[in-house]
Amino acid sequence: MANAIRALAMDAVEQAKSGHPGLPMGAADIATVLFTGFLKFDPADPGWPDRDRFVLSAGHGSMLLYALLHLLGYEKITIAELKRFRQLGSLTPGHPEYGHTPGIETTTGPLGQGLANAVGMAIAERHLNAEFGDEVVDHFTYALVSDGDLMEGISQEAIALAGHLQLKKLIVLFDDNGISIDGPLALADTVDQVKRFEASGWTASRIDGHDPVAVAAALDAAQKSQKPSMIACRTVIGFGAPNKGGTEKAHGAALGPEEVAAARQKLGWTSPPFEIPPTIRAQWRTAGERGRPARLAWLERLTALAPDMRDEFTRRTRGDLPAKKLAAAVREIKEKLAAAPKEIATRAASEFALETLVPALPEMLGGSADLTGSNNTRTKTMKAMSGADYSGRFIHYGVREHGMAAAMNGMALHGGIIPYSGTFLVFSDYCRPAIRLAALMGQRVIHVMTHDSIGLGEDGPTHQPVEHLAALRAIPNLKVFRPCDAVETIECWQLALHNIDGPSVLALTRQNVPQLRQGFDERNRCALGAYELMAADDDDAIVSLFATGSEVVTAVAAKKLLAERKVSARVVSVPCFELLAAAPADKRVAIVGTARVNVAVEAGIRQGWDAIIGSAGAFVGMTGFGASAPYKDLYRHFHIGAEAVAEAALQKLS
Ligand SMILES: Cc1ncc(C[n+]2csc(CCOP(=O)(O)OP(=O)(O)O)c2C)c(N)n1
Repeated sequence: MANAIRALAMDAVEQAKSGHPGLPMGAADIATVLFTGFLKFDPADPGWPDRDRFVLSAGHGSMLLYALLHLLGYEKITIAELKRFRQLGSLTPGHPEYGHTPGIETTTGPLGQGLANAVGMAIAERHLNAEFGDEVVDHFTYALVSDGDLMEGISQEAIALAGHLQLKKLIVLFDDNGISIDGPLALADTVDQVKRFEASGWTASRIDGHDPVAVAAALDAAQKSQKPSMIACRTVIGFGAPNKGGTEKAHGAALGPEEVAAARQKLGWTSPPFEIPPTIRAQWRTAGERGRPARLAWLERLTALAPDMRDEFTRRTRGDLPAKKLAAAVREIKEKLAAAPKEIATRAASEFALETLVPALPEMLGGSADLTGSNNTRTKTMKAMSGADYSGRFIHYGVREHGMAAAMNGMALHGGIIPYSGTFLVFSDYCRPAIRLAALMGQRVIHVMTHDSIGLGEDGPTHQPVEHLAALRAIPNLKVFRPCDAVETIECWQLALHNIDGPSVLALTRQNVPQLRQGFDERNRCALGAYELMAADDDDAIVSLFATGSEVVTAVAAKKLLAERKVSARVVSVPCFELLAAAPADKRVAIVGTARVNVAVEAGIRQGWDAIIGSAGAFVGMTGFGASAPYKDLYRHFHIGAEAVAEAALQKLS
């Protein structure tokens, strides 16, 4: 049965003349034991909520997964699709991609991400288990990882977090082949992975990955472990290829017709390319049908749940928001702000919003990378999650931004949870690879990123984001929100929660800002990405002033200065570039306006602003790194103030 995987992998890579035969051939025995004897799944319903999750973290070995899905009876993964491996529009892309191929749990490719995703999935499983019980949530998360995965720094963050939270239903299979692209692993790595995992709170063992009995015994033990488990499976990369096997030559290129023929002979595989002998195919199909009774029994248990709980479980796993509760929560917050306006930092406004949102939306699972008090992501009633109690809705991720962001992707992919987290905006760099994948996979994760400019003050330029807003805005399908006050903050939270098919970043201030939006307004004025906050004093604005976040109040002050000079200006708040770009053209044009002069102010770099203010527009912001000083001194020093904005407008007019 394992040779069927090897043959399909060789054939598909040969056909595509590109791909990675080494991992599928080396890990075929491990995968065969796992998928035929342990993994709980049903090809008839790839989205069954209580299925075990399997993440191929070493995504370059995607033919392993495609061969398995085909052999196990995932209908869409036909031989024709295997023949179209790595071709445009096929279901078998170079690296597994979430969302278009049934049976694939996540998009992997950047090494280490999948492992951290798996940790997030295992957290989601335990959390939902604590909430809904063993009857409907009780499954394992498996990840197959490579040397490359374990060399990446993110793996340490993920492993440490999993060990700390004692995620006993997480089982990692390490394809321990001692080979990476450059050659033997000894060129670059001498870590004892078993000791490393043990030191991080895991059970770990070392076995022969080509011995099915040993693999089964290790999986059996892992399922019973009270800690997360790592099984280092010693394998030969490209197992069966007589000349290239065991070397880096098997890693990432077609073996070539001669080597493939020699491998077929060595493995005793006599079938022509892409053909599977009927008896072996039948064995695989039987394995594929193994999970059906378990799924049907689960369906019965779901049906037997109390109706309220069943409906809630179904709603949560579908990812539907409790629309009425959310709308009521937003209204309540806005009413409070209208009754008693708040001059607070937007990070504090976010906490104020969360105090009402979190109780209304039980799917929200918060956290912070050791900056809880600074990010304001933990509400008063939130209990911390721990290995002893997974019902807690707040995760102390530790100083692990990258692992946090990737684990959040895993939670969102698992379903039933809307993860949100906190760190400083400057450390979005430490989360970026995972944010990019969330955007690529269309996952609803929400990053609260505070201390969003030189406005953070004394910590200085290492902590002051300058290019980060622009850099985040460059990621397709990511929404970057920078609200200007408490009212915009709740509106942006609402939009982020409704952003069901992509990640959001909320860039929030450390310093206080006045509440510019007074009075109650039911509408979400941020919904089109920008809006006219203050109209010109007469009908005809000569100047449009654009700003985000803490600089909106600067634009408001500049409008006043311009009025003193008899120049009529309007102020446009731009909390979200992406929503503005997506707004209907007529609305966008109306919001941007047709004033003679456009001026934008943002305490960051100009990049990206030209799409709104045009290349002829003036920009007041940063051109280099910040400095360490009280924030008001910094705004003065870098000339980001009402005078500079008014001056820029007057200069353009002259
Ligand atoms: C973050 C990241 N860096 C680099 C790569 C390119 N790359 C793909 S596989 C690989 C390493 C291959 O070694 P290993 O992980 O042991 O896989 P094996 O050779 O055993 O298949 C590298 C560097 C990547 N996919 N992701």
